[in-house]
Amino acid sequence: YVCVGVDTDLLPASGGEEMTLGFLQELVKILFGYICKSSQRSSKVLDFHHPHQLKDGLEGFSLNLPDQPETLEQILVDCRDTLKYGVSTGHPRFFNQLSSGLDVIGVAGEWLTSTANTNMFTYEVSPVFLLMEEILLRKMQSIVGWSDDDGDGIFCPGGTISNLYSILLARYHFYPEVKTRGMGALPQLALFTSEHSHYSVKKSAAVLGIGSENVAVVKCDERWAYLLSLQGLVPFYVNATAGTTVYGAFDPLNDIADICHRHTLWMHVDAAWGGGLLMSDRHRMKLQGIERACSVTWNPHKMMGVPLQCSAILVKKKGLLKECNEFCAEYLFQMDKPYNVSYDTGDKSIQCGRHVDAFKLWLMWKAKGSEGFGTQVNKCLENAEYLYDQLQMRTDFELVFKDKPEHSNVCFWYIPPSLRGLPLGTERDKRLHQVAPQIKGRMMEKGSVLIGYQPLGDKVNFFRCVFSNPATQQEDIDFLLDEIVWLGHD
Ligand code: ABU
Repeated sequence: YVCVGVDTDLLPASGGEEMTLGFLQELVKILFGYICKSSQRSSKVLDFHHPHQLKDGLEGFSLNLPDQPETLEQILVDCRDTLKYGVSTGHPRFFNQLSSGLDVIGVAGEWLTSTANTNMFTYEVSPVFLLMEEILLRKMQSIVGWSDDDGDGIFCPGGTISNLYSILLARYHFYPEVKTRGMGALPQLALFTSEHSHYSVKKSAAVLGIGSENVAVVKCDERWAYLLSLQGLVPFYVNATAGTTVYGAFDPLNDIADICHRHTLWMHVDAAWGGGLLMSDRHRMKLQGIERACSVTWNPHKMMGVPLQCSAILVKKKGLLKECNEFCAEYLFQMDKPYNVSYDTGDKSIQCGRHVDAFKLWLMWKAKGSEGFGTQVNKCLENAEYLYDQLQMRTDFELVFKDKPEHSNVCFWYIPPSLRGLPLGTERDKRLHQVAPQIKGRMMEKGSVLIGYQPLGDKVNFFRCVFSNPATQQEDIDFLLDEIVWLGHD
């Protein structure tokens, strides 16, 4: 790289403009090269190395921290190598995670955010970003179906924290004394969630001092959750999931809302994964009843392809977030500032400093419009349907569910030739359980494609394919199946 100098030659060094421009131009070339490579099917999804290999250093790429400054040239090499040994989550054949894709406008938004390097706690340091956040939250609330009189929210670090907020707020709503007097002042609380819901519900119960054992885990039928009665504890909260992590299933939101209404329970909808479907005229009916929720988790960094992280907690009751979390630190939230201090939204948060997660979503919304997001979501669900159709036609694969997927999750087993004649039962299950991890291991070594697997309940390890990357085409799905067959031929 043509960039001779060291960090102290860059701005704010006097006369550092040229060096800074040169350095950033070289960096853009690296990032542009990476973005181009990520979209090329001939390139690898990953170049896997074990932790000890990366720690030992590879071809001049050292993780160790020096005492003396490296040259800018070396810094650029470090940037290039960091991307080289990472995983290309924007590659059309990356099926491993709910968040994937590489949206160029989203990336631009994240760059701009880092360049602005500000904090979301007060209007005085984030005037534009805070208004953008407000507008986004308002828009998302109206898409959920809340009236203009309702609605509040905040962007926070991921679906788990959004879910934690929902339990925190529900508890405060019913027992505001908890804020000052703690859990000792409360009856023994319990909450409900389904067995296929995200583990963050139990984690939040543990973090909030409710206790993970006081989460009543409701059994599901094949796809749908239903509520059981609970004795001896005081229930206050029900988590319904719109798009479960593994199966992509939707709980019956209206039925759950009826029960919550009848028993005065807080209804939360974890739509971290399924929320994106609200953008699609074709699929939003799967979330019917979400408008009756007291709070909603929605992760635009999943189905809407916004670069990580971008997660919102939406709250129907205005003012609750602030009441529950505010501590009015006088060094930040002075009431006698020369502007409308209701825009100092930092005290709504359980954090102090808060990253700007809203801007990249705002910019993408500008670039695509609501319709563009809808088209993107539809495409991902069409891909899921295509995979489902292919799997149905093949005898070397078995679907975990016979029905068409509700979301973009498709779960299946590959049955290698050596297992095809075996009768159903323990021995076959034992051997089938080993198939997905073995294929995944080979897949990582080869780096041609990436997909996740897991066991669930009585089901032995199966592959979960998820589609959230608009770059993925049917040819990538054909490739995935052929590659699994190739890697699992024995
Ligand atoms: N619940 C976080 C996302 C998990 C996944 O990508 O599979």
